[in-house]
Amino acid sequence: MPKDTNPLAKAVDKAVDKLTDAVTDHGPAAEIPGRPGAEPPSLDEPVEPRGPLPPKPDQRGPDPFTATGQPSGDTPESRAQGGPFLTTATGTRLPDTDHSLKAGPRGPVLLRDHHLREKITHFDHERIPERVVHARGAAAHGVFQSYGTAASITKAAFLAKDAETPVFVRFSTVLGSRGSADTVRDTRGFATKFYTDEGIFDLVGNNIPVFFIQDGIKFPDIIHAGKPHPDREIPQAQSAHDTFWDFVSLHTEATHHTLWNMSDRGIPRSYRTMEGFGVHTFRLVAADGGTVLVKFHWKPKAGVHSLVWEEAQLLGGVDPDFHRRDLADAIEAGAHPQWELGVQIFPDTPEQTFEGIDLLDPTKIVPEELAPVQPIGLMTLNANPVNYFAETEQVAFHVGHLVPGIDVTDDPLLAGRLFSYLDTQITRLGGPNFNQLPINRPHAPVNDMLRDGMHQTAVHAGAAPYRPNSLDGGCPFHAPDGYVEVPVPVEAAARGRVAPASFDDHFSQPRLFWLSLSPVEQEHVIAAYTFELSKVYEQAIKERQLLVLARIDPVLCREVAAGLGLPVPDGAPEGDPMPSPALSQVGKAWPTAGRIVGIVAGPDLDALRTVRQAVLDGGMVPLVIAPTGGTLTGDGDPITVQRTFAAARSVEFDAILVAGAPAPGADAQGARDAKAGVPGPVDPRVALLLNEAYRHAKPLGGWGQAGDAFAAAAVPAGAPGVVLGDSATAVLEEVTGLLALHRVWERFPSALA
Ligand code: HDE
Repeated sequence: MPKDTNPLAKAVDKAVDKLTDAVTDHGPAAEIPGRPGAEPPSLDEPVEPRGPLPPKPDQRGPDPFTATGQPSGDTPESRAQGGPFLTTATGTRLPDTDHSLKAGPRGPVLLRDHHLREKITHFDHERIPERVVHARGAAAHGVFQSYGTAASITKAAFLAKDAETPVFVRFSTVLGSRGSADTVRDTRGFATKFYTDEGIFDLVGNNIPVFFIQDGIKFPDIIHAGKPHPDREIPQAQSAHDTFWDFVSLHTEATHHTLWNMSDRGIPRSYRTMEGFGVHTFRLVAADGGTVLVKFHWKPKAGVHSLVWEEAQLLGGVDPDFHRRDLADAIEAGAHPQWELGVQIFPDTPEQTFEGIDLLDPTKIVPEELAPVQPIGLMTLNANPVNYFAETEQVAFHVGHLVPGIDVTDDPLLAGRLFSYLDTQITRLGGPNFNQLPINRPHAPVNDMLRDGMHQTAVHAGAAPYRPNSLDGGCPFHAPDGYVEVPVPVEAAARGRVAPASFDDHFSQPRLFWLSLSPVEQEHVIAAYTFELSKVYEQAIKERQLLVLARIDPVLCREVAAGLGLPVPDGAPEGDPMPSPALSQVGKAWPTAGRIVGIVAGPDLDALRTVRQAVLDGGMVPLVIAPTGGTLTGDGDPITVQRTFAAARSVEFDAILVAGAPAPGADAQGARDAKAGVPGPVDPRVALLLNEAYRHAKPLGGWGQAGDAFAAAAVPAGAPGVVLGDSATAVLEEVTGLLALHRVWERFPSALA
């Protein structure tokens, strides 16, 4: 990468090379991910003093750079707690942290107990304000490898051929608070920090390509409407309530985004199986000064997959951390998630439109059939953070973090963001020096003349943090190749709180999206609107929303009205846009790496061992389910049980295999486990597992007496996606093929087809 003006370029290069090696060269992947620490614990409390354990092989912390963006030479150990012994915050060793300093065993606690006061005071201040939106998130480290295909349209060095750039990516929900459930119906954030040699570039996008509003000034309105009601502070992390539907039914520019939310995109299977979108149009600048307009897309190598609604709801209780666990587990298991970054490219004309679509309107997409997404690089997430707070919580993204070659456009929503992201960090991270936090440090030397402030960790030398100066030898100098905002001409116009006429079209693209979905996806949209609106108290709001639906599609409106028991209002869609098949996520086959296969153990341990190994060999994770925990023993190696019949729930698995028809376990009693329900010849928890997985259109496979288990689960014999056979491995092979398609929708044909 060229960096002739950068005196530290070589050192930074070397450091980055080392980092990239470090992030791509991990220890052996965990067979079954989820081990909490670097070593299995001993039964007894360890008493032999030793230093802190290293991070697990799948983890790494922020890269070793100083607060001013220079290689620091830190090692992971030198940044973590050190030494074998307990100390105060100032390094004085302590012999006891279990008792306050008291005047005798039953006497009063003494004020002079510094250790007590320090420990409690620090604890009292452990929390910082959560993000006002996108509070709930999970993140990972990785590397971005550029193909160089964008080199002709941007001078950004990290997009040159074969450039490798460390990245940190944080995924999030929007509405819920930090402790809310992962699988709620919501938009997902997809924010990527590229630590380029030319400074930080943040691509702060979502998994939905359009937004609720066209102008940043409306952001507090949509968020106040979506967040819990201000009086009772309910409901948490969801849109199924009066204020949300009140707002979006009145503010019809939200229609397109809301429709995406009500589609399967609102409940992704995994962060790994989401697309990401920059949403706004950006401007790229080539070395010769030429410009193009682009929209950024992340395309997941694992395909775009979603949950089904009942599964998402169950997961909210069974595993509220489902998405963050899935991301961390996949990385730990060596199934490193990957996305291709791509751009749709448009000529930079004064109108800033493409095929009649206003590129400054963030409620509009450009169908891929009109402007294909051209791949420009590959991102691989290959390490989990070492510390959630230091990294995932403290990472501070900002749409204004740009590098030469990438500029913003006049999208009025983007303008609001350019203000907001800097402002919000000052409250959230306690002052203006948040870019000095290890996870936010650039990998390029910083010489910004910014001084002092809360939590200043740099030790700036010199006498002249101003320009021009002679006292510091004139440093810092203006960079001849520094970042220049593209001098786009601004049309003469009268000042006013106005929007272009094209922004008035709120319905053509929602209709385009609806028409692009397959029948089963349309069924899900109908069900989602019906569910959400049925939770709305006020009849007027439901009726108003039906008027909005009438303008998208008559079938959608009719079916939702029927579900709500309300009359179908007058109103009809205008125009018949061409569908965009690229918007449907059904009908393609994808890699199955990292998917979770539950295996209900049967008497034949050899078959279990073989099929378990075959799942591992296929890059998936086998979780063995048995009546009790521990290990299954017989001839050969013992097999560890990951889930008991009582603890397993179908929603944890992408596919379920069952070896026979297990008799009820000893704890299959309703008094102990309500799932046990009515007793039968097959353990009722296994029957429930299979029945739920069947309802959720997941592939099922079985051998031995598995037919009896399916019968107990009321799974119809010969139903699509239910594989019965004699050979466990042959069954697995067929199930893996089905898993590549994600769901067996043939099981539930749509009446809309
Ligand atoms: Fe954000 N947004 N946003 N947003 N946004 C924040 O910044 C805001 C918008 C997005 O993982 C906040 O650091 C305004 C669009 C993501 O840390 C805050 C407007 C898109 C994240 C903020 C928007 C996004 C945020 C909260 C309208 C998709 C999480 C904490 C003008 C393209 C980043 C923070 C992370 C976070 C404001 C609109 C995505 C308050 C005012 C459009 C992924 O600054």
